[in-house]
Amino acid sequence: MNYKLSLISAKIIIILLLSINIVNASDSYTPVITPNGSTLPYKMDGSVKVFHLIAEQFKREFMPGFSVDCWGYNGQTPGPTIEAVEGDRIRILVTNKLPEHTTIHWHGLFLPNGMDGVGGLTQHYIDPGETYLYEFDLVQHGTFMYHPHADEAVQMALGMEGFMVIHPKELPYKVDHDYAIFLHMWQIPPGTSKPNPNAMFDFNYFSFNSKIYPGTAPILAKENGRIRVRFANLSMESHPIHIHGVSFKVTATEGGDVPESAQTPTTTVNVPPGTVKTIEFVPEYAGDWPFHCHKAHHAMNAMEHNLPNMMGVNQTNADKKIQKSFPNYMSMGTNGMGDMQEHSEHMKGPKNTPPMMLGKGPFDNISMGGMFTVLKVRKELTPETASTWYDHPPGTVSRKVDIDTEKK
Ligand SMILES: [Cu+2]
Repeated sequence: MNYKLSLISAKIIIILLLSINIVNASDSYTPVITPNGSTLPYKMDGSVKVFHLIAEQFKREFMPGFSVDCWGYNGQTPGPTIEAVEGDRIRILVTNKLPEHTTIHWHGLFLPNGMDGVGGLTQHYIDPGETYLYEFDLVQHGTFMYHPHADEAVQMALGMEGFMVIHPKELPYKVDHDYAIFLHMWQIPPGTSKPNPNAMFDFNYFSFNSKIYPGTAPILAKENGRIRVRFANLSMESHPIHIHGVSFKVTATEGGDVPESAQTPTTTVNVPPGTVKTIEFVPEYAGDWPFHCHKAHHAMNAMEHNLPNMMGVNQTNADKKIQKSFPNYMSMGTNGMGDMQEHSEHMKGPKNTPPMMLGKGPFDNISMGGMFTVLKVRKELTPETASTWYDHPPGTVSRKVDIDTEKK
């Protein structure tokens, strides 16, 4: 009798534990935030979630005063994030408003071969003006990408890429914020607005969700909350993303979940082309923490790579003279490039070309551009958090001192 009772109570306890730890994903996952982007709405057709992507051309402002001619989906690059739940059946209508044919490949998904979106191999190309239908069951969870498998070099270089996030059917736990950031790079000659799809090297703009700092949205995080960030990369190079003030773990890739025993703590995650790295962390320290690619040139704008090293060379007035013959010329700093940040108003390049470094901080200009944003960790998040600076406790900011007084 006692044995039976204890069995029953054990069963009840297990059921209670399961109901506490595992929640039905469809109504309780934390929606993904695509900073500077959006999530694609859908309609139900019976039990099928129906999405509509429109491949098209448009202008995107990478930062105020700098517009770029892009290709993407529904007026956006990256295209709007598709969000669904493991077990869903989804239908995606793809309308082509581009001047050439396209397809969409669902990167990392297990699906019927004919839905894989590879032009010529698994389907006919979607010609301009045509709409194609993709429909399949979602048999996995995780972070995946969508992109053309038709004239990839041109179409991806111009911005055609997007996220597909599939939440697990049963959530092991909830996160407080869930961000998705696409890493990309562009070659846009100074004074122009068209990315060069022939570029393989010497990219001069590096973006988070096709925005460059200071055009990138800050990442907001609550102290001791659980933050997830999904990084995707379809550019030509890898991007080691470094975050200050926190230690994180890679919990998943586009190939699936990383077992907990294999998750090592780090502060930088390298995201190679064709991959997704999902990281999670619990920020403990409030502040305004840099969040950036650690390739130094990737955290700058309009970086010119084909110039002689001018360190130590006096270039007074040389820029103006050289620009008479070469309008695109912008010099490198004589004593390093810190002076450019102090005099950025004097460093204006050609039209539609942002300065290399432009951000304004609470203490001075911030010598960063490109793949850079700020992780804002606060005890409480308010509508003002995104637009206000961290209020440092007294005595916790590095300060100028008198060396002789300090030595005594
Ligand atoms: Cu990078």
